Amino acid sequence: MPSMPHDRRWMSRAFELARQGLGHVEPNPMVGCVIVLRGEIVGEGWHRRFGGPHAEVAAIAAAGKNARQATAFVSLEPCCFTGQTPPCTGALIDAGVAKVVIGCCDPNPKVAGGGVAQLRAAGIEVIVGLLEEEARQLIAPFSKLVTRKRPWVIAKWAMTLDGKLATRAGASQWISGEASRTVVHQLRGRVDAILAGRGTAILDDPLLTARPPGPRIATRVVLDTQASLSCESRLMQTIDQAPVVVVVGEQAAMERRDSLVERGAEILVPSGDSPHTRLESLLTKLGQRQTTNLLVEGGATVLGTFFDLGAIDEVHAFIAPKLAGGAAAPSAIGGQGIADMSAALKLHRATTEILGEDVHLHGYTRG
Ligand code: AOF
Ligand code: ZN
Repeated sequence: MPSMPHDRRWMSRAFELARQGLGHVEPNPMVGCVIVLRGEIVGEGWHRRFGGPHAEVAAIAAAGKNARQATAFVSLEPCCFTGQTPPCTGALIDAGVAKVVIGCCDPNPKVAGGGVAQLRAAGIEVIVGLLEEEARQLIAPFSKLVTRKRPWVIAKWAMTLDGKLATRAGASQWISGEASRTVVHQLRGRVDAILAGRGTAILDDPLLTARPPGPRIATRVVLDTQASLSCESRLMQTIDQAPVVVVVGEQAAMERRDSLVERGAEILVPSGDSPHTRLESLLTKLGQRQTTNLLVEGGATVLGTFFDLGAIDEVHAFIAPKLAGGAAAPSAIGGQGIADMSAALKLHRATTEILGEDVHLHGYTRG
């Protein structure tokens, strides 16, 4: 779509505003809005927190009377229904804006083009799809949850240069340096749930909390078929700081389940007769709980199951300049894996960053 460079700048500014909602707005999307009158920004706003005013309403309030005859740049199609807040289409119409430029349509079936139609019916000029790719990327976890009813899966691991998650004896603390761990804690502090396998939960005895805390408190999810997690584990001992969900198999002993429940954990029993079908079922259950972002922290078996299922959306790998060796030492992704290198999962929009001595590689599994 041909567009003037300054239009792009304003839309980019709307994205930048939107990103400030990360970790605060879920399961809602991050949305930003810039109101421009005669080439000047007269109001800005973003969706700051779940249940709070939408970006357009905040920007209109900031613009005051200057919203009249102005152009609103919104990263997402304005909503046209009453949820926890009134529809933004009404707010834009009442404010008297002349034009609305939208990044991408809202995949929420309650909107899905309805917002555009309402604005047009009110005589407002509407342009859809300015910097559309980026606008879609901004709301990817929300889109997945609202359309596929499943969380967005972020796989994270720290490994040695030779691709090991631990030594042959299972020792994994610490592979990455301080700077990498800071980034991991930032991730933990903005997701809805953090998942680890039984091996990791028992061997490493991790807390899986964000330190310092971020905008959200993630539920800690442990895959533990036999319900063998100890009530003395650090996870269970810190249950007052963040919830613990133990995902068990149907065969898990009732007394084990009961003792975990007594200490405040929640038990989930996914259905299915293979690790893959059980994982599908778990993802559905997490989606029903409005889990928007799920951080999968390992170990290799769990990462392998997610990988084989094609369930990973985003990857954060921290690679330390260390060598562990050992054929028996676990590498990052277990499971079946692929046979043909041409079938390798390629990361899109991959970026690398140096964190202390480590390399932080970030990318997406879909374009
Ligand atoms: C917008 N602007 O800033 C956001 C929108 O329950 P509510 O009222 O907060 O509505 C949530 C829905 O509104 C959400 O599922 C998505 O479709 C849309 N989000 N829309 O016009 C915003 N955050
Ligand atoms: Zn709205």
